[in-house]
Amino acid sequence: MFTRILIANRGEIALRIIRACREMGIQTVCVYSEEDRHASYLALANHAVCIGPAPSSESYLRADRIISAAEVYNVDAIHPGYGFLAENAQFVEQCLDSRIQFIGPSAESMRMLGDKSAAKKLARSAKVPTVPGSADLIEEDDEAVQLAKKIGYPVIVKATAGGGGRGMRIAHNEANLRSSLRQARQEADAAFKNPGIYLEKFIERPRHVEVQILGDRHGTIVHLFERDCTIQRRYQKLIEESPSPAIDSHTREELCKAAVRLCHLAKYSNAGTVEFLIDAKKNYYFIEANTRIQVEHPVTEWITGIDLIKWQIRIAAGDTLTLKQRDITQNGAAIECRINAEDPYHNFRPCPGKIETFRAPGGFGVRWDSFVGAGTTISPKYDSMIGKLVVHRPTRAEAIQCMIRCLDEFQIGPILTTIPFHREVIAHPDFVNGNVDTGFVDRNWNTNAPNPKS
Ligand code: MV4
Repeated sequence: MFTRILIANRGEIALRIIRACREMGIQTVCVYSEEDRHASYLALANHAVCIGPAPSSESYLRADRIISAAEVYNVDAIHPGYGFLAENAQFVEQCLDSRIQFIGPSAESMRMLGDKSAAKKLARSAKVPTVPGSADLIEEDDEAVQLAKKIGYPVIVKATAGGGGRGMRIAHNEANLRSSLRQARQEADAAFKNPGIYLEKFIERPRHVEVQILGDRHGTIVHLFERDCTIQRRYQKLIEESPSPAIDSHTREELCKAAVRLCHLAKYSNAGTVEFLIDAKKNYYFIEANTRIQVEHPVTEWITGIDLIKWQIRIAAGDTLTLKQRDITQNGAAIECRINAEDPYHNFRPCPGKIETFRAPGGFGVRWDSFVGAGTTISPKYDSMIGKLVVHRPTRAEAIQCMIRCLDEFQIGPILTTIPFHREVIAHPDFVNGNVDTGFVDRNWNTNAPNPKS
């Protein structure tokens, strides 16, 4: 097992990884930017190293500085968390070149699944259902137009290097499609330095369900069931839960088996997620894979009792997965609300600043994964998530009641948070009945209301 790990991240996930390491008897080196120099979680790491100024391009994205710190402190491995360098295959190779273990999949698996069009192709060869669309990248606009005629409008143009909703364009007719193709290519080239685009039938009012995977470096892969991430706004997830209220046990088994098949083909190791869309007729389609630990991983930890971060570390160290698929079960219901320092009633504008009053909820089955407390200053320089409130109960109805109680108990001030918004969503009859799709929030809350202060 590793003696010392470097954590190449910040905020709640840095703290989450520090906690796992402390329980495992592994020393930690945490890197931080000048902006984060007062972060209280740094005191829980064995060493803290400043890697540059506030902009992530000058700190958390600086592979060279992170690897230097790793060499100076003689670490065995680097945990990237999520975001920043977590899905950067070149960084994985740089770690290996410096004889440092990257805690995640191989660069090869990452590249194979990171290219969305290539991942879809792999899924098809694994007999995993995919959305009807182009078999490859679109070379000529005319070929996309022909295809759209065949599969029918609306269609969606996606960037192969994209993901999470970036670089997507919906088209309702041929003229629409031609300009969408041009715009999508341009955007993809600018944002990802990769103009590759592909085409899919646009699935209307889908649900978003993803399967958690763990694979070791010896070819064993298990799934840890699904998370339902349908409740989102502008591609930002707000609430995640498991089990999904939208699928029956047959679909669940199909989905989970499909995800494992795909990961075998990608020779996948470590933690990963396979994303699906579910349409109104309960058909499921693979859309993309995430080659990292995800924000919403605690939902899966609650219902399976399995510590995903510890397994990521063990797997990277070469341990075999001793978990047996038949021993992994879905127990009860877990729900997570992402709490952001944003004003939900003014278009979710970021609301950074110093937290003066603070009381987190607690009690049976309540988990608060966060790096904040009274006295913490939330920086405007990074994303606005300040913590994840996760509850676990025997049934979904009880989990909802527990979440309402927790949201009511929460006190944070004077900064504004998404707590009151979560309170509305979670008590909405359509959410309670599991009768939602990815457009639920945008249809029911006019969060685009003009912002009087800007
Ligand atoms: C789609 C889709 C409908 N049809 N693909 C958005 C994020 C990215 N991961 C994929 N996304 C979508 N792809 C087809 N063919 C609708 C979405 C989508 C969505 C997906 C998951 C969660 C929230 C979403 C919100 C709007 C659109």
